[in-house]
Amino acid sequence: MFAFATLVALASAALPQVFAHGGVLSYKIEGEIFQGWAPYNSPTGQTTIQRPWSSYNPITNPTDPTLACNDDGTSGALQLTTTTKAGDPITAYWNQVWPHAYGPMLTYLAQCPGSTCTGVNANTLKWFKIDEAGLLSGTVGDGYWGSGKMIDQNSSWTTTIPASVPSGNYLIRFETIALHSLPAQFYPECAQIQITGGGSLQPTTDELVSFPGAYSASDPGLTVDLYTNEAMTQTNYTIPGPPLYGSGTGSPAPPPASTTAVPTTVPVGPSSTSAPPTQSSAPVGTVAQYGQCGGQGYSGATACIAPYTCQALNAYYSQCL
Ligand SMILES: *[C@@H]1O[C@H](CO)[C@@H](O)[C@H](O)[C@H]1NC(C)=O
Ligand SMILES: *[C@@H]1O[C@H](CO)[C@@H](O)[C@H](O)[C@H]1NC(C)=O
Ligand SMILES: [Cu+2]
Repeated sequence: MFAFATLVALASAALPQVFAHGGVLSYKIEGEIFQGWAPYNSPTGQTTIQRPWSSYNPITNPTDPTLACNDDGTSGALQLTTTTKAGDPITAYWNQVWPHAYGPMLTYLAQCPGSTCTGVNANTLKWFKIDEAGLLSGTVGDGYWGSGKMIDQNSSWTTTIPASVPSGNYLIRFETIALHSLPAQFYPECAQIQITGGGSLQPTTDELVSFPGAYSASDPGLTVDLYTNEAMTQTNYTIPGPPLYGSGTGSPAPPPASTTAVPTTVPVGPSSTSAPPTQSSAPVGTVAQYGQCGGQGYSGATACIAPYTCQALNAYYSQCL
């Protein structure tokens, strides 16, 4: 009797948690499989490119402080990073079989300041959306959704890093949002990647968002009730979050401020302070490697083509290195 009762108690406690929900358990990057963080194991000794996350349960409040990476935003004690090339795909694998077929898929990047994302809290970063899939066909009430496609793809989702993304250190945030019940359920997990061979298209200011902050409980894409007559005829769905990266509105944002990569400020002339890129008359990222980008008496373009940064060699000469 005791054993049976214990079993029932265990099963009823564990089943909803383990089988009704979940998250990203592994990745495939440059052909290699990376096992993710195991939220129900001891954090001690866990070493993975994935940021720690705490629970298979969904986040149901878009202002929840854990919305960035399903945790407090910190990196693991033995945090790893892997390198990938801009233009290459990354696949995230959810637990099998992902149970929620109604809702969008979204993938975001956030560039970290400095030379690594390790130690950088995810809640301090600005994110831009590089991939999304909402209602793919049919109606809101019984159509085919991004998350249904994810299930059909072996409970995985593949996002190609845009070739135009500047090289650097990033968190990549895969997210599925489940709409089968309200409030909407958010399932985000993050991993640390270093992007190489990138381009020079900085996200624009209106493409950059914070988590929490990017979503609101009143967003049309988060308040849809699938079980209404209206939903059975409605074929439009507004994916939450900012416009997709590269969709072409707004002005380029400066890259995240860095404590290590910022060049020494050099006086350039009477009218000059340390001008941020947006105040430069030249477009962002035009100076090639080894080209001059600053120095006393210099008045040309100051922004280097990615991945180079403007470094002061002396008071008279700064170079893209
Ligand atoms: C399906 O996903 C699992 C990981 O969840 C992976 O181990 C397996 O290789 C995948 N199968 C195929 C055919 O890609
Ligand atoms: C669909 O379109 C209607 C009418 O424009 C709008 O009121 C509604 O919010 C839209 N639904 C979604 C989920 O975006
Ligand atoms: Cu669930």
